[in-house]
Formats: sequence, structure tokens, C-alpha cells
Amino acid sequence: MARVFSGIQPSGEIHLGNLLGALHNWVAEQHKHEAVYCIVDLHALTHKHDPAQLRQATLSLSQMLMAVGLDPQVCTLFVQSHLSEHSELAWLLQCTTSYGELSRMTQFKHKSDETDFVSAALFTYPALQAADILLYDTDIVPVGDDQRQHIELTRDAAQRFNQRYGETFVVPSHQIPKAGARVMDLQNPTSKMSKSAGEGAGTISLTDDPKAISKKIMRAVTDSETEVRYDPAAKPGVSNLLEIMAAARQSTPQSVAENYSSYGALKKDCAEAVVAMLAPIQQRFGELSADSGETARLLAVGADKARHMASQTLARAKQNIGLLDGEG
Ligand code: ATP
Ligand code: LTN
Repeated sequence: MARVFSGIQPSGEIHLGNLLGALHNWVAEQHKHEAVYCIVDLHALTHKHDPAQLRQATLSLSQMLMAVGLDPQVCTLFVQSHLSEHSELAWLLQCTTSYGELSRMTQFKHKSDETDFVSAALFTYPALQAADILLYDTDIVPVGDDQRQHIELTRDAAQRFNQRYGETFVVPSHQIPKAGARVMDLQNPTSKMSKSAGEGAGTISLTDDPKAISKKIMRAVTDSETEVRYDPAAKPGVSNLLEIMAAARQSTPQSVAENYSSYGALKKDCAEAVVAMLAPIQQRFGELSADSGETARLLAVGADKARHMASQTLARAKQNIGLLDGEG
């Protein structure tokens, strides 16, 4: 059976882009394949953070993932830092990934422009991401469009390692959804909706109440024309609303566009579709957040399952790269 792996950072409020670009696919994949999902708290350390907030965000993100539909009985759900294997393999992959490759990553260029302290780990971030993926002999990585380049780098790193040191890793492929792969900021529709940049009028958090959701969508930036048409280059704001509706209704942006002749009607229906989609998620999230003890227990079970898979791959990689066996 094919194996699916993906990760999400506990770096801020989880938003509509995360849901449509990644999590919907995660939920569907858990029933089709063997699925492993990781809350990548080590990745969240690459930028400025508050320690207490990070701990809380990790807990509440795991509850939100379950509320969205991840079932810890069906998939493996765990926290990255609960396993030392991720950091260990990341070092081996830093040694088999070049400075030039890492320098070409657009996420690094973008994030390093936004901060005054650029950590070394922000630069080597994709090697840790490659370790996450390769540890689980992953075949498929469901992600949003922004992660395409990181998955390419993972493939290159796996192939290079295999060539230099013998067959060690499965070479994975990305899986990017047709609608919702790149949800844009509602106020700035040429930038992606983002956790770290978010929490303003341009980002819909999965915990926003119906009033806030409607307000944000009704105030979304569009353009000075009136025609409802899917054309992301010429009409980024309107196309974003069409994408969101298409993803919420399992349709295509082009066919959604055919039903509208005014921006007002499109916005109203888009807001309704988003509110209806989030209502059951918010209710389950409320229930799950009431029992943090149970969440911690489920995450510990997830970490045990993950360790069982990851330790075998790490041992193989250490052996093949030439490290002396320390077991005696
Ligand atoms: P940050 O802004 O802090 O980088 P993020 O919002 O990009 O965070 P991640 O944890 O990095 O969130 O990503 C989790 C998943 O959500 C990834 O698969 C990513 O591709 C997807 N994703 C993130 N933002 C969007 C978006 N605007 N549209 C579609 N998918 C997205
Ligand atoms: N870099 C990703 C988060 C991430 C990830 C992963 C995604 C870390 N490890 C492994 C897929 C597979 C991001 O910024 N969205």
C-alpha cells in the first residue's frame, strides 16, 4: 500500500489556505493509503517565537487537525520533536544537499526578507523537511502549491544519497489539489494567505466566527471591473473567491463563475459556503479542546507508531553513509 506523509507548522492560527490546499487532501488520503501526518514544531523554531505560545499552538493545532477529520485510529498523527530521528536524519541530508540548492529556495528568500534575524536553520529548513518525508519511505506528499520546490529538493536529495551510498530512500512525489492549491490573501490577492503574515482582514482562521468570516469575504479586494471571470493573472481577487468556492463545493472555478454576474452575489455565496464548511469543524474543535489530557495521550501513541517506522530508515541511512554501528 502506498504511504502518504505531510507536515504543518504550529506557527500561528491555522487558516482557510491550509484547509483547502492541504488538509482536505490529508483527510481523504488517510482512507485510501497508509497516512502519516506530523506537526512540525522544529520547523516553527526557525523564526521568532514565544516558547509558551508554541507549546499551546502545538496542542491546539493537533486538536484542530482531529476536528478537521484526521482520525488517530486510522492515520499516524504525531509531533516532530517527540522523535529524535528527524533531527538526526536532517544532519545527514544537510551533508548531501548543496549550499547552491538551498540558496535557490524561494520560501527562504521570501522569509529571510521578512525578518531581521535570519537563523542558519531557516536556510537548512528544507533538509529537515526532506528528512521528515524520507524517514517514512513516503510515496506521496499532499501539499499546497507553495511546497512544490521543497518536494523537488527532497527528490533530488534522495536520488543523490541513493546514488552515492546505495539504495536507501524511496523517492516521493507531490500531490497538489486542483482547486485551492494556492489560496490568496483576501486583502492582498497577489500574496498567499499565510499563518505567519496572517490574522488580519486578509486571512480567514478556522476559528473565526460566522460574522467575522462574512465581513472578511464581503470586504475582499477585487477590481474595478464588474465581470465575474476566472483569470488569476488579470483578476486575482475575484479568481481567489472563485477558487475558494470551487474548493468548498468540490467544483471548478470556471463553472462557479458561470453562475454569477455580480461581485456582491459571489461574495455573499462564498461567505455562506465557507461558514457552512467551517461550522462542524468548529463544533468538534470546541469539544476536543476540552480534554487536553486525551490529546496528549493520542499524540504519544502517534509518536510510538511513527518511531517504529522512522528508526528503521534512520538505521539504514546511517549504515549506508558509513557511520560505525554503536550498538556493540
Ligand atoms: P507560514 O505562513 O508560517 O509559512 P503556512 O500558512 O504556509 O505557514 P504551513 O504550516 O507552512 O502553513 O503549511 C501547511 C500546509 O498548508 C502546506 O501543505 C502548505 O502548502 C499549505 N498552505 C499554506 N498556505 C496555503 C495557501 N495560502 N493556499 C493553499 N495551501 C496552503
Ligand atoms: N515546509 C512545509 C511544512 C513541512 C512539510 C514537511 C510539508 C515541514 N515538513 C514534510 C510536507 C512534508 C511548509 O512550510 N508548509
